[in-house]
Amino acid sequence: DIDADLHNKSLLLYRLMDQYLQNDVFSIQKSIMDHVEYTIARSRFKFDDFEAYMAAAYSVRDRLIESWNDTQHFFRQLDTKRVYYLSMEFLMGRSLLNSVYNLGIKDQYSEALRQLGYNLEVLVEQERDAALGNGGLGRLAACFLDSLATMNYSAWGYGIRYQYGMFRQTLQDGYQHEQPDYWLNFGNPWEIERVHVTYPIRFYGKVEEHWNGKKNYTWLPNEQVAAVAYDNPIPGYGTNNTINLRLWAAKPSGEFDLQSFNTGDYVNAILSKQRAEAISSVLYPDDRTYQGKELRLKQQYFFVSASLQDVIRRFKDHHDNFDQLPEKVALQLNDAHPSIGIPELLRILIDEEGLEYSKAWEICTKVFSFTNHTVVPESLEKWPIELMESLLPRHLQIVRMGALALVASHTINGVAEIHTSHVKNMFKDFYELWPHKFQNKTNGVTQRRWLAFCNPGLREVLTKYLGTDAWITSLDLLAGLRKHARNPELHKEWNQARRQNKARLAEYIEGISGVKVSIDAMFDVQVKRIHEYKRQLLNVMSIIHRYDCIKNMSPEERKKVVPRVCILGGKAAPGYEVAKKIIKLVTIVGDKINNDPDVGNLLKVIFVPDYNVSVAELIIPASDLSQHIRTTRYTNGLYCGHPELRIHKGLGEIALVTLSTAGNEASGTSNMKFAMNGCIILGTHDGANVEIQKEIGKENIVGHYANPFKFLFGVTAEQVPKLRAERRDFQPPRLFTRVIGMLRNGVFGHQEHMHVLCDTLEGQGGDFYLLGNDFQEYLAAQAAVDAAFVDRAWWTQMSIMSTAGSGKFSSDRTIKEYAEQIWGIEPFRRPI
Ligand code: B1N
Repeated sequence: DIDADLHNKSLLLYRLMDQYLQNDVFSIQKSIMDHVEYTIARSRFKFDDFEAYMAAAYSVRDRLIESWNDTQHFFRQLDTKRVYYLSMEFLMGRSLLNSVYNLGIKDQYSEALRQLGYNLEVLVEQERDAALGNGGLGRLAACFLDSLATMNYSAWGYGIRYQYGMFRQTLQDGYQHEQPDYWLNFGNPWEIERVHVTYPIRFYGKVEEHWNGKKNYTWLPNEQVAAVAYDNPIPGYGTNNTINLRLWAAKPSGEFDLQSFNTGDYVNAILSKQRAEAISSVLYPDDRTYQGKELRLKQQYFFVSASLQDVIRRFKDHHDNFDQLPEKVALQLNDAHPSIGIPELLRILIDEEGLEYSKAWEICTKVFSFTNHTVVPESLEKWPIELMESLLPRHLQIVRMGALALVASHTINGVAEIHTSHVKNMFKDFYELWPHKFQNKTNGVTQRRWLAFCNPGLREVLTKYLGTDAWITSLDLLAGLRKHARNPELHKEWNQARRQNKARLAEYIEGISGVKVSIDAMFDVQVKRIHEYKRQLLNVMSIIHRYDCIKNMSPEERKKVVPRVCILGGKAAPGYEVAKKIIKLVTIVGDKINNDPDVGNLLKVIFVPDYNVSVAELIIPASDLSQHIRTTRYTNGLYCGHPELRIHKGLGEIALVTLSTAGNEASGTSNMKFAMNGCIILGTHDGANVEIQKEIGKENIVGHYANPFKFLFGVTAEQVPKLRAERRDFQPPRLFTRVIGMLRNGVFGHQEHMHVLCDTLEGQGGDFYLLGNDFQEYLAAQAAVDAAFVDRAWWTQMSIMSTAGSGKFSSDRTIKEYAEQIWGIEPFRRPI
């Protein structure tokens, strides 16, 4: 009796699956030990930290899968509109700690492991970073996923499962070496391979025209690969929702190219198929330098085509009228990198679904929106027509790539107010045509990873003084700290927490460099990709100047010096010679200064290798000062040309200084992380710094609180070409030439090396980034920082006010704005 059978089977399933995995300590231990024995296949009496990490991770994954399945089922039933975030990069970092925190089972895991003889904090360190991104753009995508999940939005990320993520940077004799990041080597417990979720991706070939009442086109590609899905569950914090990051891996396609197998060259046919895997094998490590490489275009089309086929398939499961697509689907382009998605969707709708061109176009303009992350011209991708014609002939026919993302998207957004005004300017013609399309969405970061989890000491203090931990999902609550900013009790606890973080970092520094640093010194930090326009050189030159001053001081004078530990870190693109020379310079200068007995603890210079998400989680909570001195384009005209140093103790800014040079920081996101953790920003009037100042700045700071933000104001963009033209007559300040002299004359040895670097700063066409113009003012700002640091109460107040004013910079706020003003999606929280 079929009915009875079915009934019995349901009963059985119900009994088998009637409860979720339990999260009491014993159940967690049971899960972990099961994985030690049955997944890792080790003895329960003998497994090392790495194996314990793997088993713990698999046990967390089981819980994530339950939540993932139920959330996806819930959204399917509601038939929610969903946003798909298309991005070439997702810089996720580690997952273990984030997952147990977000699932609300961190304490149970700590205890479960402790009883088994393991330490969660130690196991966490066993995990390799998922480094599928270069920097800010990729990390922003990762923060967005965390906020989307936490705020119960129906969302998926789509990207590429690179086999090799961002290279690992090692220092050999002070030089950067790139090591392949084969992060999947020991298996990845955080992903779920979906061997049956696979789509064909086609390349090259030609297009045939047919006539059957109307014109039809058939693309006859001559290469095909398969895209295979890997799902990465993204749990929200304080919710039962878990969303998905689906990454595509390229595999040889099963069906295609049978022809070559029939020619008798079986082995070579297999080998040539294997090359399909190259498409998803490596992340391009050059951010912002566009190279026009065929493989990169292939990567873009590969992941976008797979994602869109997947989206359309899911839509068609429940709908048959494509007019409804915009009610169910929003597609966000993370910069122009995935913009080939526009002609791809047109192609699918026209060639595969039989829609008219005009209908297909109308649908496209309702689903796509586009975020611009940079107005640096070198980074704007434009593909040679010949390459496009050969690789994707049908797409070229549909529409030329130029300005595609702008024309087809219903919304274009910049990532900070000042940047959005640059975007409007850069695309002036489009802006005048469709002003309503342009919006600003100031970036944000997730306060879960970047404050609550990476800074547990400060988390406790914040929760105590705010009387709640609700700030972990409502960051605006941090403003409640303002009224405690002068409370000496808070000062004590605040500094205690921060000192602990500094001690942790000091230990790490000793481990990597052998250098002992004092945690009483100011930790002065510049960590970001190495680039000339980010002006790490300016920082190093001021360090050399500081060294020079100390050397020339009497012992009495030395007693007044504010001790500093200058910490730099960041990767250089592998082919970027000058950037690599800057890294070597830092290590050379560090070797000399760190071993000079005249200097002692007054100055240390550390280059932290392999700066990545996990290293950032260690450095940011331990920083006192953080530098964002990238060249700026806009300026407060008031101070322009008046290199005036103002120290208004207890009143306003520490220093206002004239700075210069073109190029601009679209937003910056590490500035937000530093500010949140109570670090003082030394930066240019650029990107999100402007808004950070507004939040923490004068208006919001009552009476005598000091403004924690010191901006270096620069010459205007309009002045830059003139300044460059007048280079010949430019007299750099004496101190600047002196530092160059020290480098050239061998104070630090390595004269060959120094000449090459100094040549970029001198002579005709030299000093393109105008370090010389800004040097004096920059030194003045640094002196102001020293003056502030010795006044402990003042500095601590600034630090507290900095955290208190950073509520706006939660990616929760950013995501809510995207959801309401661009995507038109609503939150749906899964009931348990
Ligand atoms: O995106 C970040 C911003 O906070 C930064 O200011 C901005 O510089 C950064 C090509 C990029 N812009 N463009 C890139 C990355 C990789 C690549 O291949 C360009 N990254 C940014 C988040 O909005």
